[in-house]
Amino acid sequence: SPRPTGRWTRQVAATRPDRPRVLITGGLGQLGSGLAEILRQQYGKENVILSDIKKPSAHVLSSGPFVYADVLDYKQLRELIVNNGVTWLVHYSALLSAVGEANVALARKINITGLHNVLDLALENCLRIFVPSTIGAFGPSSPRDPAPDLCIQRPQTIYGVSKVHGELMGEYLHHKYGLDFRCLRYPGVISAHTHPGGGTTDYAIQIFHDALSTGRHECYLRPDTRLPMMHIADCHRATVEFMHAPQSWLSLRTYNIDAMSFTPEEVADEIRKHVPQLRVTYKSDPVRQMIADSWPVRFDDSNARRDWGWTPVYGLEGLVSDMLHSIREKRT
Ligand code: AKB
Repeated sequence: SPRPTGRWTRQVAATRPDRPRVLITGGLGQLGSGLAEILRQQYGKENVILSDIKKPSAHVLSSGPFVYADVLDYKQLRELIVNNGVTWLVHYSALLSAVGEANVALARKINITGLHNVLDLALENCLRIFVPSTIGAFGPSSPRDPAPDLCIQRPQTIYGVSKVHGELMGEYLHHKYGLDFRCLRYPGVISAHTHPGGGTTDYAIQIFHDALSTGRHECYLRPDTRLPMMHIADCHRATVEFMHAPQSWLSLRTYNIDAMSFTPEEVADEIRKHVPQLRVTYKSDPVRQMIADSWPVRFDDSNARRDWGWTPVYGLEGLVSDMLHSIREKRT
C-alpha cells in the first residue's frame, strides 16, 4: 500500500479529538451551508464554522458560527484556525469553470494562491483537509467514457488546470509529509435552494426553475451534450463519508464519484413527465460548449465504491422529482 506511516501521521492520529472542529471556506457557495448543516447535526453547532468574504443571510447567521475569511489572507486564516482549534478544513472557495475563463487572473489567484494558503496551513496545523476536484480536471485527451481515476488529464480551462494542480499538490504533501489530504472529483452538482454561480453544468439547475416559472428554458449547451451529474444530497453524503473513512481504507487520495449522466434533452424529457408544458430551445454558447465537450461523459468510480463504500442514492428519475418537489415547496 502507498500509505505513509510517518511520525506526523501517528502523532495526529493520537491527538485528534473525537469531535472535529471544522472550518469551511467559500461557505456561502452552492455546497457550504448544506454540508455545515449535516456536520453540525453530527458534531454540534459550535464545532462547524462557515466562512466566506460575502455577507451572510440572517438564516445563515442564526444557523451557527459564521466568520469573514479571505483565503488570500494567510495571516487571518492562520489566526482563525489557531484561535478556534480547527482540526478539519473543507476548502470550497473557488471560481468555477465558465466564470474562470472570463476572469483568468482572478481564478488563478483564488484557485491556486488560495489553495496554497490552505494547504500550507493544513500542514502547519496538522489538519485533515478536503479539497473538491471535478469532472473539469479532465480534458479532450482524457478517456471520456468512462474517465478513470488515473489517466491523462490535461484540462483546457484555468479551473481545470487549478484543480489538477490542487490534486497533485495535496497528494505530494501527503506522500512527503503525511498531510491528511482528501479530494473527491465531483460531477455537476444539482441543488434546489443554493446556486452554483458560473459553472458549465449550471443549466441543469436553471431548467428546473424555468420549468416551474415560465415553462421555457433556453439551453446554452447542445441537446446531446452528456455530462456526469449528482444530486446535492449524494454529494454531501459522499463528502462526509469520505472525511470519516479511516486512512487505512484509502488506496488513493483523489477519487472520482459518480451517480448519473444525462443530456439536456434527457433531463427535459424527464421533467416533462411532471411539467408537460416545458419548452426548451437551444442556443449554444461557444465557451461553455467547448468546455463541456472536453469533459468526461461518465465517471468510473469503482475505486471509491471498493475502498470506502461509495454508493449514490439518486438517479435521473429521483433527482427530477425531488428537485421539482423542493422548488415547488419553497415557492408556496
Ligand atoms: C462547473 O460546471 O464548473 C462545475 C463543475 C462541474 O465543476 N459545476
